[in-house]
Amino acid sequence: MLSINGTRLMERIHALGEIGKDAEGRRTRLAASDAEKEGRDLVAGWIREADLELVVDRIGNMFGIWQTEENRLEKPLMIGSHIDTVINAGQYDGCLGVIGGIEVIKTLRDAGIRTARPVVVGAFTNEEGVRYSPDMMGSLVYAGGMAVDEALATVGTDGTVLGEELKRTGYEGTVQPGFLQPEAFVELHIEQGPIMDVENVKIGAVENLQGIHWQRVTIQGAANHAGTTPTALRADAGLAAAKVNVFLRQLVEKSGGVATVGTIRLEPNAINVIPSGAVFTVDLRNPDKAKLEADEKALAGYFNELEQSDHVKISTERLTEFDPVLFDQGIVRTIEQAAAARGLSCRRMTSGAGQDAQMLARICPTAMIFVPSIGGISHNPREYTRDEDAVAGANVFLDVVRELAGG
Ligand code: HGY
Ligand code: MN
Ligand code: MN
Ligand code: MN
Repeated sequence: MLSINGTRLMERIHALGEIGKDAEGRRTRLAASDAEKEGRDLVAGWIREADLELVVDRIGNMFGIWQTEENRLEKPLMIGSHIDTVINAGQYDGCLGVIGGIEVIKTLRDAGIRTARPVVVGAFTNEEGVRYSPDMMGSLVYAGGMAVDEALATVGTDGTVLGEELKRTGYEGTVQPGFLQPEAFVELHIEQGPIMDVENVKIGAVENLQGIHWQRVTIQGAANHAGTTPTALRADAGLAAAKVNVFLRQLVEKSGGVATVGTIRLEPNAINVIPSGAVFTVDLRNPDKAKLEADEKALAGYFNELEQSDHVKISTERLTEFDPVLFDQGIVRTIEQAAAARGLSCRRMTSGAGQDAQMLARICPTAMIFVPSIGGISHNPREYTRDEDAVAGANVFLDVVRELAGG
């Protein structure tokens, strides 16, 4: 059975994993940063080395295109993921799908196989959304869910403008996003959760993805002396923020979703001053759209209660609102068949994480292949997938690509 070059795959995963490390060894490649540029340059080199046509679109999505005289008029099969990371990240999230995609195409070419349709591997801009909101921005623009000029004008958490940073780092392309209409899209990705590791399952055939709502919350209280102000007279923004966190946990325990309060900033952030201000983000997710919306509504109601009970003012800013996504059942079955043909255990999965695939699903039949994350750890330098599991996933990916591209 044709297989990918597992040694080359893992060497490249680790080579890219070295990029963006600071003095303490913390790996961070935020979208359109210098560290990410270094990663992009490395991936662009692998795309060229595989003799693919490198195309960068206006939002910085990078593509390696493999087409022949015979198949170039056919709609392409698209594969890919992202290489930007969160802060202090692991080395597999996104990167496995991009490097695995290049590896699959290179393996097919080197084996002299010709496919009935072109195969394109993409590395989408700003999947993580840490520096610029929303997340999955590059694939969202590609799928027509956000205007490219609006995306390029996005101001980051550091006050920079995305378009200017892409230009500065040499990755603002000229091609209009969406320039290729894919026949289908498949993404290889780590699970980033514990299920496959706990159940010792090697392949995840991902059939759906939970909805994701992000908002930024600003609580306005009143600074006062931490020693002299009686509890009843306090308008403590920090306490109110803490209450939101506890409320959310109780809410999602009932609805079966997940919630995270993050990036909390207190003002004036002094040990002996009651916080006058608290700014934080809420990440709310649920595979069930009705429950997700009900949780959001309950949270808004709780904000009104808190304004009365804690004498604070609360305002919110919507950052992201993505519905749950159903993937293509036909491709999911192809993934299951490919896993079975290689004697690999396989189970259907829901993606708890946002993915570029959820955006491509807006424009073509889409599904994902998961491989196990040991301990379910991700968005953390301890993120780990066994080499043999990454290679097994890439081989199933190879078989699925051959099936869908007609090779
Ligand atoms: O937040 C997410 O799930 C995605 O990785 N950006
Ligand atoms: Mn990812
Ligand atoms: Mn991620
Ligand atoms: Mn993701």
